[in-house]
Amino acid sequence: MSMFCFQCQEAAKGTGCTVKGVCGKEPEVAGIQDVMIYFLKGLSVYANMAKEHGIPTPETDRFIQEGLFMTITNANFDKARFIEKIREGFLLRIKLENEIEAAGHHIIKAELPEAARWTAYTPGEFERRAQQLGVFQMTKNEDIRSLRELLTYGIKGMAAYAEHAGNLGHVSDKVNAFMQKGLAATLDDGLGADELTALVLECGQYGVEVMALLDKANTGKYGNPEITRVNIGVRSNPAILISGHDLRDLEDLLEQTSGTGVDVYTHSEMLPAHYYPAFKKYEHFVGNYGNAWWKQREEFEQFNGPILFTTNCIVPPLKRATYADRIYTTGSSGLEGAMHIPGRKEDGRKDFSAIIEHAKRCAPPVEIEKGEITGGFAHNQVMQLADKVVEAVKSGAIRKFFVMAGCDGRMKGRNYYTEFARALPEDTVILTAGCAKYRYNKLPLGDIGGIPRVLDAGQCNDSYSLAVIALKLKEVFELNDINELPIAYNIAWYEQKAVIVLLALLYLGVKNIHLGPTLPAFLSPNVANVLVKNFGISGITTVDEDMKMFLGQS
Ligand code: FSO
Ligand code: SF4
Repeated sequence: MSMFCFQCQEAAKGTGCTVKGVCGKEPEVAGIQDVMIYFLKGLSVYANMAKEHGIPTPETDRFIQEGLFMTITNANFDKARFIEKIREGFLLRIKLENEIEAAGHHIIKAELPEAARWTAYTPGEFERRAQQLGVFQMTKNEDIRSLRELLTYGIKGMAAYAEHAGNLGHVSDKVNAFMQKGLAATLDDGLGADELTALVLECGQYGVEVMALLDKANTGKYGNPEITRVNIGVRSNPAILISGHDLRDLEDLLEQTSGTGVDVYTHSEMLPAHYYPAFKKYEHFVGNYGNAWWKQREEFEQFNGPILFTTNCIVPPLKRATYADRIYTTGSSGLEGAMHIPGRKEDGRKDFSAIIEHAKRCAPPVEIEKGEITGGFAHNQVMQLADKVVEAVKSGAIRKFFVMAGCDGRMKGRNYYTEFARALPEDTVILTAGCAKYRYNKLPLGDIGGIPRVLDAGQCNDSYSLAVIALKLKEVFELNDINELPIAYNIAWYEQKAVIVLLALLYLGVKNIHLGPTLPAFLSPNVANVLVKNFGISGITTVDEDMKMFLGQS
């Protein structure tokens, strides 16, 4: 086996990628990602020690978030960048060690886990380390392995959201402390299934906290999302396509492209940026181009201009692709051969001049669609419509809401979600967030008394908005339990941010979530059983069967 990875929904054969990732990850990159995670777990041991001695660790907190984010599916395919980053981490570890010692605590290194002690200098040493770190080598117990991975993936998703919030100056020490406690716990052979299960559930608690933090960061800076019609056609200027989730990067890009004659379009998960009032003032912020991430190979050819990835999901271009030299990455994203735009210094701006100059030399985008899509139904906007929504539920005009948040992906079985949306009766409303929406956000599903039948709250992290809406409705209807609401959950997952969203929903007490298109390969039968027994989690079947089940006709 040249690699092993089973962290996402597209794990080969539903069990794991062993030769090369379905995502395009080469074994060398998979290996160095394993090393990065191992290193971060060891660094967390130091960070925990520092915190115990009252030493603040902001630099390490940020480093751990970035390192984790780099290993999320489709985020970073640049092996050299991982080595460089881990080397920076070694220096950080020495600094922490010195600070802890200076605070009067003597570290007995021999008592630390190996992950906190090892060092590598040459690429060969990194490679040898990678060979020792396969998930099957770390423990022989499949339930412990499953729980450790579930916890690690939840923490990866948490790190991504914490990083975005941090870019806007919002930091939670509690969230960082939990991430480090959780990572260090995965090294502790003394922890059994019960302790690890408790940590997985606690992870959901901090998942809610980090999504609330990011919501506050985004809405505090850019205003509350409002109902918006987004153009999906094109204009005749050269343009830049911005993908990923980072709104701060978008802000910098919009500022720097103002008055240059270069237009800006969003791609995939950046679409919801159009819903924020602060971005509406940019006349050259034209619309959204294309669909969910996995269609990028076709769509980027036709876009003609440079593409900026602020985060995942990158699909490495084929050799014959004409757009490969138009790809730019920044933040935690990376791709070998693509130009990486460095981070901002302190509170400065990122320098996007290279991509803007590149755009000026390019032809305008080819129109692949025309029309508009509507979104902007985050919690504040929906609450302004609360009277209308409550009335529609009371009168029976709305029979049921379906939360269909999450991710899209290339698996054929995901047609299920388009068919499911089409088959839903006309007195039902879809609540969505994340790139899952592209499976049905262009269908003519109409509205119910002016309330659109697809309410898009935003990015995957805005699933938080859907939870806030559910909690508010529970209050309005004076119910004791969120599960008494007429809301069903039919969620699609792909990568590790979806894992933290799921754990957050479980923490909030949501039961009977249907998760598809397949259940995670990293859940052992026993761990899956715990989720089924305690939370009623299940998979999906066929549209017909599921429709009957959801609408209580089976
Ligand atoms: Fe999608 Fe990719 Fe947002 Fe993910 S673009 S799949 S869960 O990165 O983060 O929804
Ligand atoms: Fe396979 Fe997903 Fe891992 Fe990529 S991230 S190697 S597709 S399991």
